[in-house]
Amino acid sequence: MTPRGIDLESRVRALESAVAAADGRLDGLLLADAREVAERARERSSLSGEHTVVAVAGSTGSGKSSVVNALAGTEVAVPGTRRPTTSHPRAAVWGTGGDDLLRWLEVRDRVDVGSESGVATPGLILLDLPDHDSVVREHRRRAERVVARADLLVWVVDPQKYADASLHDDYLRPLADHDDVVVVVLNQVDRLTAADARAVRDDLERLVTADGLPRATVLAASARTGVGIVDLSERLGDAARRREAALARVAADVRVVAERIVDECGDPSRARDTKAARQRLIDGLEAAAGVETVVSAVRVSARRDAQAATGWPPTRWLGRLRADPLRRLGLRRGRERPDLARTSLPVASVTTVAEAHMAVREYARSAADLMPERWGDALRDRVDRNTDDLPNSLDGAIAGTRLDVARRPAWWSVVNALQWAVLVVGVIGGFWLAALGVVDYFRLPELPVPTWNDVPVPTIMLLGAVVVGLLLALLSRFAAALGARRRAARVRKQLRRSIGEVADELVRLPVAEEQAELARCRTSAVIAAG
Ligand SMILES: Nc1nc2c(ncn2[C@@H]2O[C@H](COP(=O)(O)OP(=O)(O)OP(=O)(O)O)[C@@H](O)[C@H]2O)c(=O)[nH]1
Ligand SMILES: [Mg+2]
Repeated sequence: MTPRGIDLESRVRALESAVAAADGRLDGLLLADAREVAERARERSSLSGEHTVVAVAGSTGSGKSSVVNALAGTEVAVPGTRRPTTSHPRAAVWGTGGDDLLRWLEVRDRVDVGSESGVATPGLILLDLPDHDSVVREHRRRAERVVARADLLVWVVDPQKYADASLHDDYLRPLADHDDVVVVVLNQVDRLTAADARAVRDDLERLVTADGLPRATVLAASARTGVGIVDLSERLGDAARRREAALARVAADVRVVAERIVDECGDPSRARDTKAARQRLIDGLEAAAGVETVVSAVRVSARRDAQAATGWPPTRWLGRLRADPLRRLGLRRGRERPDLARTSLPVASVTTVAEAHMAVREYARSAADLMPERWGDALRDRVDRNTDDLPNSLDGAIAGTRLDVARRPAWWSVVNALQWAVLVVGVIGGFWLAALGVVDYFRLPELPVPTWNDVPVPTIMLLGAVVVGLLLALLSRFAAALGARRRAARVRKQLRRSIGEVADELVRLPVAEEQAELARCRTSAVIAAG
């Protein structure tokens, strides 16, 4: 294979990868075209590179069979007066071989042409086709099949029908960018004066240029008189000798369809601010997830726990009478199987869920708006499917978050020990005072009572213990409030991270994946277009 051939092979591969990336996401007809082009390119590359297949196409009666006969210098096909005459493609083959190509082209009739006749170029295969605009559907199909696969195309037109819309719109325009492999022959110029022939040829050239084929060869000829046939034969002989037409044809096919894909993919430069969009998305999800409820439960629970650990021992049990909000939400213990876990958070309101869906849709929309329409629709569908059960997914994320609520700060134990020590002192003082009371009641001899600043020590012990215990409890309350706030802030961060993971999994990554696929499709198509 020539270096150009290797290049073409990688372009075909790039086209296939663009099609794979765009499956279901770009116009189906365009993708079907692209698949067909890639398949044809591979098939043609695997067949004889020694032969150049020239299809002679045109409307009925334009003189295709007559031109083929004139080029071959022998009667390959019988031209007729009853239209349409040619019903099956017929091949005139210079030299040997080429059967694999003819089989692929579904051409059964083969005439071997001696090298002494007409164009003396071995490897040239001239195909006389049925009329492309035939009233017989089968003729049209056979002609179109060959036109799609031939290496070089000769369009034979006559002075009456050279400006037919169907020829230009349906056949020549789709061959735009195929200038190198298209020859348009204005046949039957013997019916015109020399000046008219020139004028018609010029007009035809103008139309062909307008069709998108400015460099295509346009020749005036007459199969009857032989005018222009030598020029045509030289053009074809040259192509057959250089053996480039086959590659040029498939390369042009690949380029055209790849450029259509690039156009469909749109402008890649319009990136967007994903960080801000992600924040907005997570904000929207947080409300529906009930993060606020959990955070305030953590705060209340932390204060409740602190109070139970550091409050004044005689009254701490009162705090336990209040329900633990974290336990009520089912978030108290660490979980063995976070994937199975569910919280008992109250069901999010319809409006909150709707708002979360809106945040998701808004995120998907801003990405989809920068994509081709069908691609954007596919993206939205995918995100919609992923977020079908959004409240459940969010609840699972909250339940699966390790909340770090069991930790007991060291100062709780210190204060707790102090509270009990103070209580013991108070109790001793109390008993002491009680003992003194009993002694006094029974008028027993007075016991000596130590004093401090004239106040009896047991009294100081009892009252001091109550005052210190209550003071300690009060100070602990302040400290606990601070700690609870910090813990709540930490939990909020943990929950936000979990919600972020849900947002990533259900929304952001699928969106990024679609964007990456689109970019891959576009890049591959750009490579394929060469
Ligand atoms: N005057 C003149 N008549 C021509 C010329 N070429 C072909 N004809 C005549 O035009 C008629 C049609 O020619 P064909 O070669 O059968 O045309 P075709 O395009 O093969 O027609 P189909 O096979 O039906 O599609 C015949 O009567 C030819 O003799 C030409 O250059 N000049
Ligand atoms: Mg014919």
